Order: sequence, then structure tokens, then C-alpha cells
Amino acid sequence: MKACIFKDNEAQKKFEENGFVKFPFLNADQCAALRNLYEKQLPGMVFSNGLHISVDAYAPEEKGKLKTALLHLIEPSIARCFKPVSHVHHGFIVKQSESSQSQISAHQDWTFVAENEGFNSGTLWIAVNDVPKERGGIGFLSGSHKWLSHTRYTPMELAYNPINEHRELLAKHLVFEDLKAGEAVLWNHRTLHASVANSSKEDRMVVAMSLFPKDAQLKLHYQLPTAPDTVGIFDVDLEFYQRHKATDFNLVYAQNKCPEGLIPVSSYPITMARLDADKLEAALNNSSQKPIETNDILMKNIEPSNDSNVGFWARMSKIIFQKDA
Ligand SMILES: O=C(O)CCC(=O)C(=O)O
Repeated sequence: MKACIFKDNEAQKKFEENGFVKFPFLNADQCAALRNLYEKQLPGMVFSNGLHISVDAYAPEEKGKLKTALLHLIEPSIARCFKPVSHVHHGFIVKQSESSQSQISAHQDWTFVAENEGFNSGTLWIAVNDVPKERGGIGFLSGSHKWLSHTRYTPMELAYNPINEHRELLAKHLVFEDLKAGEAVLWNHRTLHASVANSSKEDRMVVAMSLFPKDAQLKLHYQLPTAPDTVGIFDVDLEFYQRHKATDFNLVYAQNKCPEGLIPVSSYPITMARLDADKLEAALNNSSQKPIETNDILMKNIEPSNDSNVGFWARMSKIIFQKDA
């Protein structure tokens, strides 16, 4: 990998091997201060199906204030655990107690850096209270960052991802991590992950942000409205994702424009490679003996399916627009 993220070699090794790693991150005082911040934010938090995601619920100015308040408490831990990193997309991800619809289905996160040049980015997901599986816990498909190596682009309502039609199968192989308050997980944005509904009697309080090495340029991968079989790559500044919500890109696309009138620095064609369900299942069942190779599970000579109407992104649209996607 071009740039290491963790100072601790063991954590870095696990992150590279498995695509996620759990580690101690906050002390008890930091957790207590974050719980206070959460209590102050709670009256203004918008929930849908028991789920609040600050980065998609708040306006840019509110996001900026929350980022400042969070980093004031968290920055010492970032400096302790990580080599020089940049971070974007700061906020709470809350699941209300006994919210039977608050699950998030299996997905990968967007591409934020030049992964093809060896850079990696990830989500830092910090448990402010204990997060066992039944409190909306999170699971990962170990090693999937290595073979699900395609880019993930916007607008999310249009984007093709070969995992879309295999979510249920993939979800059967997730490894769930119980977190204690103050522990965190960093996962590679390529790693397939999902979280279950909160069936416990306590709200789940998590703080999350996206993290990447300081020397990596932040990118936006956006399907070009003027050439819809092509994804444009845009260099964007560190406040770009604070100025935008995930759903903004679809609105800009509908106007036949690029976000903020930006010009792509490069582009690539959308390939629509599909995965063969039987080969994928066999590879997943056999993955402790033989690492999965993308080429071994690709479907040959089959018409592509662009079913983005299921799963995480459809769910996000539903949450954000308050309607069926
Ligand atoms: O907070 C959760 O339950 C899941 C979050 C997630 O999947 C994400 O941030 O990509």
C-alpha cells in the first residue's frame, strides 16, 4: 500500500489483510463528553425508521459546527492512532432503541481517493456507548476489499455495483464485531459491510468520519450526464462533502450538470461486470482455503443488470426523501 494509516503495525496489518480492524480509541472522559454532545444534539436530530445520519440530515453550516465540536473531543485520539490523515463526513449515526427498521443492508462505500494508485480510504466508526450486535451492530465481509475492487461512484441512484444482486448471499458471510464504548473500527471503503436493527432498549450512539492519508487527493467519482456510460473523476477540496449531501448529486445530474460546475481531471467507462452467483457462493464457502479472485467469480457474456433499486442506496433515498425510492 502506498501510505500506511495506522501508527501501530499490527493494526495496519489487520486492516490490510481483512479490510477492517477494531481497536481502542477513546477514553471514558471522551465518551462521557460525546454522550453530552449527543444529548444536546438529540432534540434537533431527524430520524427516519429509527436512524439518524448527521451528514445527510444537516445543512452545511450545522455540519461544520458538529465537525468542530466532534474534532475538539476526538482529535487527540486521531493523532495517537494514525499517521497524518485528512478526514471528511463527520457526524453521528444513531439508531434509536427498539427500532426494528434501522438495519442498513450490505454495501460498499464510495471511492474517495485514487485507489488505482495504491491509496486507501476508510470509515472510522466510533462506539460512544457499547454496540453489541443487537444494538445495531456492524458486520464485515473479511477480505472483500481485495476482490470487490471496482470503484463506487455517484449519483447513488444510478450507480451500478456488481454486488447489488448478491446482497443476501454476501450478507450470510459477514463477521460481526461487538464494540465496547470507546472502541472504534476502521474499515476500507471497499470492504462490504452491513448493520442490523437496534433491538435493544438503549439508543446506539456512533460517531463516524471518512479518513485517508494526508498526501492523498480527495476525489469525487461522478457519472457524467453528458456521457452516461462514463464516470468522471474530479479533484475536490476537503469541505466539498460538507457542502453536499449524498442526494445532491442526483439533483445536479438531472440538470445535466457537474457538481459546482467542476471539470473532470480524467474519466473511465462504466463496465457493468457481473458476478456469477454459483461461482461466488462456492468461492465464499471456500474462502478460508483459497483467497477469492475477482476473475474467478465474474460472469461471462451475460447482459448487465442495473438493479440499484434494492439495498442501501434505495434505503438512503427513502430516508432522505421520506418516500419510497
Ligand atoms: O452506522 C451503521 O450502522 C452503518 C454505517 C455504514 O454502513 C456506513 O457508514 O457506510
